[in-house]
Amino acid sequence: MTKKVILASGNQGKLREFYRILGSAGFEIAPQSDYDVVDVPETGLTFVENAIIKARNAAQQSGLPALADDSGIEVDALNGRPGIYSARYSGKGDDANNQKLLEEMKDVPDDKRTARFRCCIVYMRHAEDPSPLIADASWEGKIMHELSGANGFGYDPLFFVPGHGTSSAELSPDEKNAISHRGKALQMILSLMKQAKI
Ligand code: ITT
Repeated sequence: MTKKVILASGNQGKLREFYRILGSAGFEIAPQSDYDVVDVPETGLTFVENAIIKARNAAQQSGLPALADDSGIEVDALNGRPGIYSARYSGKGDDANNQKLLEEMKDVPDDKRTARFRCCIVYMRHAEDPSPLIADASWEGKIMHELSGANGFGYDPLFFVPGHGTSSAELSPDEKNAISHRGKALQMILSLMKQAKI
């Protein structure tokens, strides 16, 4: 029987990327909305704390093992902001977040626009799992001067990918998953799950 795992996220962009990568991993993945999981406040001060909080909450409410992703963008010129607060940066969603970032970065020269996406993915066997599996990955890039591209979600239209010479919103889903923070963290968690015979 295929193992059922709940995905502790309500972010459609993340969910699309998870499904594409995990589609062939041999699990049956259910979004937490299938189980009417009520979101929990992300009170942690680190990506890993917030990922554990979300996975534990989904496992508790569904009775299933859970995967959660806490991610965000760290901008060097802003001392690492918005970081764990990336989703909540403007308080008004993705478009307003991007506008706020452009505004805060308007006087920052090209060589000081370095940034990275970070992603922490956690797997919990059950809500009281004392040793969750944890995978962490990052993706280096730069903040652009204007929005470009329509793929992806969140800050993708402003994230310049040096190896491609485009924004991450101009990459195809497979191109992004092959090199992104989330793609790398997902491959890592799959290999940890395999080692743990899950
Ligand atoms: P869930 O907690 O329900 O998963 P969320 O959007 O609140 O959804 P986070 O707290 O982890 O998730 O915030 C992540 C934010 O970081 C996300 O809303 C984007 O703004 C940004 N982000 C993360 N990964 C990204 C990616 O691959 N491309 C663009 N932006 C990304």
